[in-house]
Amino acid sequence: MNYLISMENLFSYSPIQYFTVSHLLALGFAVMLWGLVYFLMTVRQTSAKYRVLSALSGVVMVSAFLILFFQWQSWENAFVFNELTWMFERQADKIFTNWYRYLNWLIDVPMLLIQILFVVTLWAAKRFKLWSQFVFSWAAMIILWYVGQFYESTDTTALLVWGALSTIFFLHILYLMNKILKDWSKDQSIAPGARKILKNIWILFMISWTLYIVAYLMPVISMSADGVVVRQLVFTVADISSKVIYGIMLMQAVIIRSKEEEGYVLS
Ligand code: RET
Repeated sequence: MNYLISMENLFSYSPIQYFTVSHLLALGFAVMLWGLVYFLMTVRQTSAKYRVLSALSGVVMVSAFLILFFQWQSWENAFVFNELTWMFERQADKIFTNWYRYLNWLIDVPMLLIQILFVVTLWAAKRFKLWSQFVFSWAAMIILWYVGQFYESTDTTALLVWGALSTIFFLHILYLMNKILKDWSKDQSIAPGARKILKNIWILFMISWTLYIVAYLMPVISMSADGVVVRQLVFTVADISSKVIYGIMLMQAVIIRSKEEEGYVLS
């Protein structure tokens, strides 16, 4: 079996399965476009020092939109309907890949992590230090995972071992995030409404980032056409919550901070 092939290519799909995946991917990129409009429209609702947050969210939305669009095209191109079997079957000369998605993480994850550092109040040096720690662990996590995913259709043990190594660094990211959010949700100088949002962001962060691991483990949980549908569902929910809902919650926090701490009013 080919080492590079991802599990999606190993099955044929009923029309319901095929279109569910197709619609999930389309939903994904449509929501990113919607998010972009939201982040553009709210730029002026915060004081100047928070505006970089809107720019970072914009970058996340554009890159996620593009990449989910290509992911959707890759799905549409790889499978054709066979009238005889009433199934969508993979064309012999095409493969579907999740690589667009994984490439997207290279851009989006560092952006998502630095976003939080602009919502809380930090000295520039401290901000840089935290971000470097984030990026180091994130790079280690991704590189180890990158090796692991080559085995997803062939060697489950290898997939799990590389995944476990990768998880060590993921736990470090969770630890840092928890520390930042815990410290700041106790800080009296932050408006109470914003502090409450910071607390909720921790829950959202933990759940939505963990969903990516569930999707990664799908070949182990259910190596089937239904497993593929569930995997794309999990990816879509994770994408919408970790990028769009997260971004909106951060915006809400800084809108409150601008208004209540600085008396900022939209001119
Ligand atoms: C992998 C491999 C298995 C071990 C772990 C993983 C974690 C992945 C995560 C990805 C988050 C991605 C985000 C993307 C947003 O654009 C790589 C699946 C721990 C946490 C937030």
